[in-house]
Amino acid sequence: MRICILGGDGYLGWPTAMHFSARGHEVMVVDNMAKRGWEEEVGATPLEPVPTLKERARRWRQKKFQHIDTVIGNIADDGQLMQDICRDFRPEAIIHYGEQPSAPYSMLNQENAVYTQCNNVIGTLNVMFAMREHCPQAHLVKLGTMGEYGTPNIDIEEGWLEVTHNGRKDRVLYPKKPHSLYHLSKVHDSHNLEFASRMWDFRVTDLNQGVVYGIDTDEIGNDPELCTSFHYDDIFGTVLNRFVVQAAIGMPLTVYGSGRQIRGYLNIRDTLRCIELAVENPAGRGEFRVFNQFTEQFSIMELAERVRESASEQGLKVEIQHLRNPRVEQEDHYYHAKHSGLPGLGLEPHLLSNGVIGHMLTKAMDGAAKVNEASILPKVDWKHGWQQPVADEPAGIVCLQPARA
Ligand code: USQ
Repeated sequence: MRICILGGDGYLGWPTAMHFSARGHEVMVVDNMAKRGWEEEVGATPLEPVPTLKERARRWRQKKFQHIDTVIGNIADDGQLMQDICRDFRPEAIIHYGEQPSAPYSMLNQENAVYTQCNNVIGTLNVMFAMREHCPQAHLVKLGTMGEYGTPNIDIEEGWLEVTHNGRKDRVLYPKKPHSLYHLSKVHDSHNLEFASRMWDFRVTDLNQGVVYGIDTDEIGNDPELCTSFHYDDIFGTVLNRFVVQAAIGMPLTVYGSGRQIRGYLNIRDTLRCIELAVENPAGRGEFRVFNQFTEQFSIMELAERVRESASEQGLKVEIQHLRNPRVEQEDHYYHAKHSGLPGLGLEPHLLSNGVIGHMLTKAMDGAAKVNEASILPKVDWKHGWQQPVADEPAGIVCLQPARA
């Protein structure tokens, strides 16, 4: 198939590109390199340096004799870019990761919030119109997030809810209560894409993904030149990746609040398989299909305990520290999210084992000397934006104070 991957320089985009290329598909990746700029802006550096997209594509060609086409451009700012790509490349599937992916980044200040929502929503609108014009039959696989739902006090369905109201029934998009303006941008995307399916008979799969962890895929192997970005900072690092790096450098694990918050998680290898399953089994014409993409759920404390246990197997003593929660989120809540769609298509999950955490720890210990500790403590407070972390004496709890106080 001809597959176009938007956001192909990112944590998931680049591994996805190699995954499809290794299976003989014709792959084009598009990226505007914005993530590298945001990293600089907030002082975040990945655990290992990540070669440029072009360098990685060149390395892939040398190693595998396969070509990944790279296009550097901005799908949100340049309304013509997706038009040209859809007209000339004629993708059969478009995999859309090309968005600002961080909740803290979106909550940092007004500028970042506006940027996140404009970038994400306008980029997706431009994809929709380019598809309508040039490839209305193509299948759009869009990366959504479990965070669109928030933590409702009822079961979370896969995107849709059957409702009976005053004796009448209908099937409606599941009501959303996200925890950040980033997550909300994905809610807007979901609504726009459901609209496109209804209006223009689009095939759309919205993958509401949980929190991803891991650093290895078959294609990355042990080749540092093919690696993907692994973040441990407070803005771009996701929780398990952060805990592993904290354990590796002997820093207490930063549990926000009580740590009783529950989320769905999945291994990066399963992200690739889920995308592959979605592409191999496209949505029908006019179908807005939603899968909840995670394999297991844990509370933050469960994750912290699992990291502590794996670390102790490697002789590391790890402490768990409760930080005053910088986010506005429920800590005690019901959480039962359905996720049977992807297993129904054949997903066989890589579950979180001590072996998996141990392997991540080994990699983190290899890079420990380069870790920028200052980038780890949370600096974005959901109520007040960018703040300074300070220790609350005498309890020792780290909390946030206004940056200029
Ligand atoms: N948390 C901690 N300590 C930390 C970091 C996070 O306790 O050091 C807690 C947070 O309070 C939150 C949970 O861990 O309750 C998850 O936070 P996260 O930073 O790992 O993930 P989140 O901000 O929700 O966003 C990440 C990705 C995002 C994706 C989302 C999936 O950055 O792109 O959409 O995971 S989900 O969370 O299911 O919405």
